[in-house]
Amino acid sequence: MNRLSLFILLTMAMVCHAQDNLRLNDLEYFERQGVNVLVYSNSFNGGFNDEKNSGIEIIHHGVRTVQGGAVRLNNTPEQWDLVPTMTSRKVNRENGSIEVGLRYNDYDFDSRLVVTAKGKAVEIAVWLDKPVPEKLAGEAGLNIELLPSQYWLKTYQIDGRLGRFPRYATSLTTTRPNSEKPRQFKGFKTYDDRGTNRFVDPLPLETGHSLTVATDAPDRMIRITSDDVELKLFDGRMLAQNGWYVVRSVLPAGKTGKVMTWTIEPNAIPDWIREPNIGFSQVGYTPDQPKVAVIELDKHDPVQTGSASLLRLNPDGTTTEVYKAEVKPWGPYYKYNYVKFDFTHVRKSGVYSIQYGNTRTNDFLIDAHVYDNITDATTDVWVPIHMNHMYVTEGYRTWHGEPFKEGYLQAPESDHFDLHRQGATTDTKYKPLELIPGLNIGGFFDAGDFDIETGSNINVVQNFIRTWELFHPQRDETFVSQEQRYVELHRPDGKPDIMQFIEHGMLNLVAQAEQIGHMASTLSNSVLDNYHHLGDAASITDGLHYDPSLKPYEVSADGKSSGTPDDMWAFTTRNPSLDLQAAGVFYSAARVLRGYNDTLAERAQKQADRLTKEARELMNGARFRRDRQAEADNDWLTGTGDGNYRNVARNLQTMLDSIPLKDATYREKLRPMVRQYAEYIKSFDTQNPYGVPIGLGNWAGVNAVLNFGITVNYAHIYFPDIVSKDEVYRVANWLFGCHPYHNYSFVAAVGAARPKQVFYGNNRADFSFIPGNVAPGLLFRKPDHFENYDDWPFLWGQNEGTIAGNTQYIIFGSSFKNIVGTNQ
Ligand SMILES: [Ca+2]
Ligand SMILES: [Ca+2]
Ligand SMILES: [Ca+2]
Repeated sequence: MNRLSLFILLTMAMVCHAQDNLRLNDLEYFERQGVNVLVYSNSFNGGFNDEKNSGIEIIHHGVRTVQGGAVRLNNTPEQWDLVPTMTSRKVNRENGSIEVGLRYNDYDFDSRLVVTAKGKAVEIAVWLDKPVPEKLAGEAGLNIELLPSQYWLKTYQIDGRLGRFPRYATSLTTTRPNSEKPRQFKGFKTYDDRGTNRFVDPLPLETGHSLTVATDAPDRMIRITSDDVELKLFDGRMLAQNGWYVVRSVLPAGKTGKVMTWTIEPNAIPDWIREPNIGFSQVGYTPDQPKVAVIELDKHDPVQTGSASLLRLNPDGTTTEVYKAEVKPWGPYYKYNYVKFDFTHVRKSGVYSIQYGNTRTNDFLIDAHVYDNITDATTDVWVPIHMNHMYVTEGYRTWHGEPFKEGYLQAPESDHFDLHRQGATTDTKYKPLELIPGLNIGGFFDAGDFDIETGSNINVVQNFIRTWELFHPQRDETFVSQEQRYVELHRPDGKPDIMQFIEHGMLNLVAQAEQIGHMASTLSNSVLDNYHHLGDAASITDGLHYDPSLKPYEVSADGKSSGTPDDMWAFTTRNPSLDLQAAGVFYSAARVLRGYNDTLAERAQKQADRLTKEARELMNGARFRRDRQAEADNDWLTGTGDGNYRNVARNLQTMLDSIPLKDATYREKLRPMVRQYAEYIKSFDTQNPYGVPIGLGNWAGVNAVLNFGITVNYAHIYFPDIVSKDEVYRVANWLFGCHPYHNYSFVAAVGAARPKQVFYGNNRADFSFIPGNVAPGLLFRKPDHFENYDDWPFLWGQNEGTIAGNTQYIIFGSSFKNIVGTNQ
């Protein structure tokens, strides 16, 4: 760059600064370079939905660090505290404002937020047509929340006084009578008050009228001021580890009209440009595979072309540029621009990194063996740790004791906090709250919680059976004793682990069919205050039978029962579609288990026959008409029908799975469908820069991506002339780091140079992860933001690995290794 062009650039930058106020853009949020202020682009849902994703939000230099701007009823709201329903949202372009109507139905309480751009700040005003209801006076306030991991250890200043955000929550609390606690979602209670009838309420860290947060970090600095109300700063982690720092002002009582105003000014670093995100596979590449890095670029980045280099790290400590090429523009996708760097050409085994502009990636391998161990952490560590009703240990560490020794009670009629429902009848011979014997055996924890989701457990067993039947993995690194209810990691016991996992899953599923008569929808927590448990699964319940004739917390003289209503419930409303799905898996399990555990194989066969017969009869009744599709699917699987498939993408996998069970003409009949599927695979190259299906739901899309990957793999295995080997790398690349936001591997896999460091597992309060976990990945926030926090594990939609998803990954990984690997 010569001096003249530098001068022109600087002059332009200065002119831009003068004009660089927050503006309402076409996507209906306030924007200036480095700052986005969103006003209810994402609204609250209540209950199960994580509520740290909504309201007024700030994306500050590329990171969503502020959310939850709303009228709330608590100092530091938890999940399951009431959230306002958005009743209206009006964008006023003339005065550059967005107005939202908020309502609490439970209290017949309406308010309006008007957010207006004022220079580099936004003004947030709360308007009331009627005063705050008496019951909520002193409770209703304007809140906004700051992401702890981006603010802890940073300084703040309030009315001239200095402070530092604490790394760990240790501020003051008080207790107040339960009668003063605003109602929680559907009347659930997130806390166990130990018989005190009082709830814990955090006290503020500080109060004042002018608060600047992150005075020591320009990229996080925000000034919040109010002339008419007092600002209070709270630490939401006092009540819940997933809490955020909260800035709050209580709404004045008895007033109407514009009752309070805040001004929020997020600092913007002049001419801030986000560093390019070079997406590549952290696990590395085999010499003969396609190798394409996808580079994500800020829309303000003046450089959208140029060249990238591949650097080789030599054994003597020097670095050599071994390849250089022009990047190829792909174009815009949501808020960023994308270019690609193809280094397929480089085949020599070695340690490499990619350089683009001033950005250089961490190192990765090119080697024939890079994928050899990609499923080992999942099968050897993640899966056994999620075995329910067992003591699980690893070296010196006990992951959990034996959970739920008191068994499961028949759920009474109820609407549940984790989306389950028990209807008016139990559909069983048991009375509400009666013990259903024999259910505390086998099964896998669902995810970051500890319930047995029957549908997911069926998927788990199915996934293990598919893995077993195609690849017969003999890997034995886990000791499992059903007799001792004991699991030890890294201790071989002479039995293939996958077979032991199939057995463990079936022990619970068959027990359900035998004891209940059909499949439960779930075996889950009965009270919310032990559902959000973080810690040893064996300490979720007290292990004693619940006896309502005892007082809460009282233990019977014989030490076998207690008056604490913590026992888990079985939700038993009958669903013949689920029964049929289970029966399909029971047939396969019986086939696999014969010769390994003949007794269990016979029990599975017997229940499969009975469930199939009864489900068919039930489905003839009007109540279950809509389940006909499930029946058609089942007919196809069992070879008794011709199926009625709605689309190729959804159903090809089922047909590919049937190939080994059918004759050669069947495979030929699938050819036209596989050709269609090959077109479908290619269609993703124009839909987004990464060539895989990217989900936009509030649970990020890893299941869809894994399904896609598995089907591509199987299509290649059976039809290599139609789906080429080059296609199978798409999903591996995505999972292992070639994706938006950052380039860390979504899988905590062996071999990944930079796996994600935090996941929403049951050890999430430790900011840790369980090896082998697979994150849902990239969460979309409307209207144009993708994210995956790697310093904050608590958003399940982006960080929670599930038992069904992780076993899907085992199939993906096993089939992928079988295609590309050297030792399979
Ligand atoms: Ca669950
Ligand atoms: Ca074993
Ligand atoms: Ca109990």
